[in-house]
Amino acid sequence: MKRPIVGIIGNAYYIDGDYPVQASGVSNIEAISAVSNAIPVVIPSLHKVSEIHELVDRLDGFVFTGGRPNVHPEEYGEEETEAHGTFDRSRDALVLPLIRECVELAVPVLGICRGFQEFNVAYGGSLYPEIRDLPGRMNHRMPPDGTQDEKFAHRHDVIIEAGSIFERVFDSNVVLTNSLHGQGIKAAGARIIVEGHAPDGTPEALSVKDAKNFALAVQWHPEWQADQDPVSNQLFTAFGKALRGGF
Ligand SMILES: [Mn+2]
Repeated sequence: MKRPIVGIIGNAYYIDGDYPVQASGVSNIEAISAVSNAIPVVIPSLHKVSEIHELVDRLDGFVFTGGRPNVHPEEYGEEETEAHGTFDRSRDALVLPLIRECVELAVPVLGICRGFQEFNVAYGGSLYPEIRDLPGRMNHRMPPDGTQDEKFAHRHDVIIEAGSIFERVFDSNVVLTNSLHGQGIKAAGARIIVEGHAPDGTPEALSVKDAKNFALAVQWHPEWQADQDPVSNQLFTAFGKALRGGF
């Protein structure tokens, strides 16, 4: 039986500081291949090179990956400030309508970190540029000088709502995750259901209300060593089932 094909939304990177390429972290690619048992294809974050309906028609699912640039605050009606960091307006233009189109057509979608924030903005939600500045919140960013293993190490629990889709995926009400994000959800979008929180209240897992297929996103990075981490394994396995119509 043919394996499903999954579009992994890439990011712009610059070789030698100024030669632009499009890339995805290998961990995303390996997680989709090894755990979801699907063929990974990196989709450039260049909204002018492919029509959304072409992508949705030809691919079996999409992963909205993490990335250094943040969703531009204009996409949720706020002014740009220094704290919002860098942007990729082309990726914004591609992914926000792509998420909505996939959900409408029951194409499975998984959001990771920036992808989680994109799901929220796609449905009218807003973001905090720097959650560690909010009272009572922990710093969810990675240690700046650590090794990759230290950056992606488990950092906090995520408490999963009873009766939620994530509870079914993990068969548990608490999972241990990494944390490499500065931004977080401020107001949840109209169809966004927050199904998991960090102990400080920061939203960490969401589903899209009334989606007819897998439409889940997490604020952490489950793709890191996904074949070894039990929680990541459950998430990418469930996504693989959804690609085969079994979610
Ligand atoms: Mn976190």
